[in-house]
Amino acid sequence: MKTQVCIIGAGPAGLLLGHLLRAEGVDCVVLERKDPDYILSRIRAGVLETITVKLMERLGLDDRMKKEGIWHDGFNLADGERLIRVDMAELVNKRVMVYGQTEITRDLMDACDDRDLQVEYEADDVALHDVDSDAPCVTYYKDGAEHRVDCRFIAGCDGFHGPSRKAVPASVGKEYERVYPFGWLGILADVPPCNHELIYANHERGFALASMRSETRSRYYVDVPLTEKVEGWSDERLWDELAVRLGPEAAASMTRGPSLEKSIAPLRSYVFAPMRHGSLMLCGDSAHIVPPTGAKGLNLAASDVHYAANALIGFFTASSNEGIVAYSDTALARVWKSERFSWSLTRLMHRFPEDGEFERAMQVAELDYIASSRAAQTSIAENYVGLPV
Ligand code: RFL
Ligand code: PHB
Repeated sequence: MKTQVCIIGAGPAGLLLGHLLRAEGVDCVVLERKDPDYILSRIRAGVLETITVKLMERLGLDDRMKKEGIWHDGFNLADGERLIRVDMAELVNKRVMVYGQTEITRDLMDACDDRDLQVEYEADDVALHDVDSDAPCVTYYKDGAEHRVDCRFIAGCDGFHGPSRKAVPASVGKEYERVYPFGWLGILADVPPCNHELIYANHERGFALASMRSETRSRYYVDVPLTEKVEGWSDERLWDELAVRLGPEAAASMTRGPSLEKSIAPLRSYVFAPMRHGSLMLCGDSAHIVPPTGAKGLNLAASDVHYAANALIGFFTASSNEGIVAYSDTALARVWKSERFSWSLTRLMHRFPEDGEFERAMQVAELDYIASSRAAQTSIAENYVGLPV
């Protein structure tokens, strides 16, 4: 098969990019290792920045999001008994949208036939070749046969564990990494949320987050040591822990129910640079990971895709190489700022095992400062709604 862009991975980054390219008449194909049901069973992000909402609008795929998504004007940082509300709407005149990654992915998947976006699911052993030339190709196996896609560009949208990043020679790529000594244990349940806005809590027993997917579906997290296993956490134990960490007021409004999903995700900050090598462009989790505190991962994938799509459309429709050449620097400038925000919010809201009294005093002082300073709250709000693209 011959195409202009071969996209590896049909997560939100790959599908968004595919749709944006097809909308401008650029030829592409998406190769995905898993099947659609598996992809839709992964419970991940819940909070969308303006850039992600805008991309769905640009594609005209925002009908369901507009109906079912919930706009949030603010969110809360809980510090013991105190709740610090960050009023994004008032401080920076912007909001975030609560609409699950699963739903965005479903909307993008459902539109593929109509929009003529070809996705090859269950593509095994995807391998990239000649990425530093102008004529790269991708090989894979499906239904017992080997296939080959010749293209001009490869977009590596295959997440943290995919093959794309590994195709950049070690002498070219540099990794920046911070692994955290805990993971987030999450529970999804069909119960109404305990609060109409998100609550991030720093309790002496550890971090907790009260989030949601809708008025009737809640998502909660606590941080746990990496040695913990999900099997050790009955629903009842997890609800009890959430009630303590989120504090008496949230606990009083919390409805318990059986888990639809329960899993532990490790926390990591990671950046790979450059994000382009020759004809290979990396987008989303294939190039960077943020800890989920701050809800930046999916949104960063969306901003990468915004830059990558514009660059590729410029290349194929206006013979301009400018966006391609600038892609890595442009994307990384925004990536690093989101990395900083996610890292600093993680630092502020979690009890690190190596921390002593001084580090805890710094957290208390910072939360005090945020509670009393409009400037500090404005900075947090500006980052939370998403920095400009
Ligand atoms: P994905 O979603 O991992 O998709 C990559 C796709 O590539 C496929 N793939 C391959 N395909 C072909 N061949 C191979 N060899 C392949 N290897 C992999 C995979 O099957 C998959 O379909 O990456 P993408 O598209 O870059 O999207 C990134 C987001 O998924 C991620 O950043 C967010 O989910 C992070 N995240 C959050 N982000 C937010 O913006 N807001 C949030 O509220 C938020 N909460 C979260 C999160 C991530 C979490 N976990 C579990 C990591 C909460 C959690 C708990
Ligand atoms: C979620 O709802 O899954 C969620 C919300 C906010 C975060 C992380 C995850 O910061």
